[in-house]
This record gives sequence, C-alpha cells and structure tokens, in this order.
Amino acid sequence: MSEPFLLTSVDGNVGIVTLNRPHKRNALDEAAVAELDDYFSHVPAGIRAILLTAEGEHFCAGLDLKEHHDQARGAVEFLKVCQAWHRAFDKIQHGGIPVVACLQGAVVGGGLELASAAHVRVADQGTFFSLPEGTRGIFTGGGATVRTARILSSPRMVEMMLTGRVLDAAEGHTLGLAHYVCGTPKTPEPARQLGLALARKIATNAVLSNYAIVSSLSRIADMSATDGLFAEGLMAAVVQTGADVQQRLGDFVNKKAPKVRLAA
Ligand code: 1HE
Repeated sequence: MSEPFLLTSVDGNVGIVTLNRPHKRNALDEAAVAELDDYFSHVPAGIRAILLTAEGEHFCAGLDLKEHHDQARGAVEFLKVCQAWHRAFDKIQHGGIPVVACLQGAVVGGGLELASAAHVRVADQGTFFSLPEGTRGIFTGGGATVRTARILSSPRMVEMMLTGRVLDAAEGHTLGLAHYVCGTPKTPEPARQLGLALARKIATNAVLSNYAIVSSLSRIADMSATDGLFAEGLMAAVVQTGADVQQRLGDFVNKKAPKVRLAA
C-alpha cells in the first residue's frame, strides 16, 4: 500500500494537516484529493482551527502532471477530476472551521488553488506563486477562476496566466495571496510557528462567530446587496445564540476582557 498523502495530528484544539509527498513536491493526484476530502468531511470533534502545512521545500506543485499525462483523460473524465477538487476544496473553505495555510517554495497551479481555499495564508520569504496552466496546455480546474480570481481580481489573474509570471513572496503579499510573510527562504519553521500561533488564537474565538466568518462572507459576495444584507442579519441572529455570548459580553462590560489595541 502507498504511503498516505496526509499526515494528521492534533495540538490542543488545533488540527494539523500536513501534505506529505515532498519527493513529488506535494503534487496532487486523485488519491491525494480524496484524502483531503475525507479529512475535511470528518474533522475530529473538538477541533476549532486547522493548520495546513507541507513537508519539504515546496507547499504544492499543483496537479499531478504525470498521472494526468499517463491517464490521458478524456473531457468528461477530467471534468469529474475537477469536480472532485471542487468538492474537497469547498469543504476546506466552507466547512465552518478556520484553516490557516503555511506556504513555502512553490505554490503553483492547483497548489495555489488549494492555498486559496484556506482562510489565512502565512508564507516564508522563499514562497513563489504561479499559474502555469497555459504553458502546460491545460486550464485551472481546482477553483482558481472563482477563489484565486477574487483574491487577485480577474484581470490580474488573466495577465498572470497569459504571461506565466511568477510572483515572489512580497508580490504575493501585496496582492493578498499571503496575509503574512516571515522567516527566510527555505526555513519554513518561522512561518509554521506564526501559522500555529494564529490558529491557536483563532481557536479562542466563539465557535459560531468563526463558523459565520468562514461560511458566510464568500457566499454573501455572490448575492445582491439586498439579499446579502438580509443574510448577514440572519447570520448575526444565529451567532447571537452561541453558548458563551453572554459570558464574553459580560467580561467586556465588567472590564475583564482585553481592549482592542495595536500590538506594541
Ligand atoms: C511533479 C510535479 C507535478 C514536480 N506533477 N510530478 N504544476 C506545474 O506546472 C509545476 C511543475 N513543477 C515544477 O515546476 C517544479 O517541480 C517545482 C518548481 C515545483 C519544484 O522544482 P524542484 O527542482 O524542486 O523539483 P523537480 O526536480 O522539478 O521535481 C522533483 C520531482 O517531483 C520530479 O519527479 P522525479 O520522479 O523526476 O524525481 C518531478 O517530476 C516531480 N514533480 N511537480 C507530478 N506537478 C485541477 S487543474 C490544476 C492545474 C495545475 O495544477 S497546472 C500546474 C502544474
């Protein structure tokens, strides 16, 4: 039997999911996508945030081009592969649990599609982003036209795909592909430590607030303004019923809660 693609563990109430195919630069074959789907369909009880990391020098080299080449898939077969990616990545984005991705090295093609499904992205200085589908004679099929285009804007993504431009960590940061950049190239540990710290902090938020944040914003973006405002009100009304709302508000009222301040 082949080694599993995902290594999973638990750190308190943070689930840690590690892409573990470094010898193939964590390229995603059908089995890998099925493992991602399985994990995010059955997140262990009690997990309140997830850290998505990768073994080796590269986060993810995208679609397994060898599998794709060897299978010489027809149109309908590849449509089904893309739909499997869409299902798995939708569970990451809309599963209700915040996902923090730690990026290093190549975040390309389907690797960028995977990173785009995460809610917070922390990159090390050596991270680079690209959508090389045009040069491979294929097209994005893991959700980039929806998720990555919303991060970058469609015109920017068109330019990136046409020219095969490779963005470095600083450019990716400016464009929103990474929310944080830290460490030095080829030393993913600082980014991983920051990612873990952020995941632990996110895990202290109210569960229903986190659910609303990761489940509703992208969906409301698809709605008309009228529908969006109504959905926002409904979501706020549901979050309001959370078990610890009164406690959290009471802590503020009784001056026991931290104030909002810029970090020193
Ligand atoms: C792979 C893959 C892959 C590496 N599928 N096997 N993605 C790409 O176009 C990116 C293709 N990969 C690369 O450009 C480079 O490999 C990297 C920049 C990511 C890393 O370079 P490097 O020098 O560290 O590694 P390497 O020597 O190129 O690769 C090491 C091994 O990983 C090698 O296999 P080996 O058997 O010769 O050791 C590579 O063949 C293998 N490998 N990347 C399969 N992607 C749903 S649609 C999504 C569409 C896309 O994702 S298009 C983008 C595809």
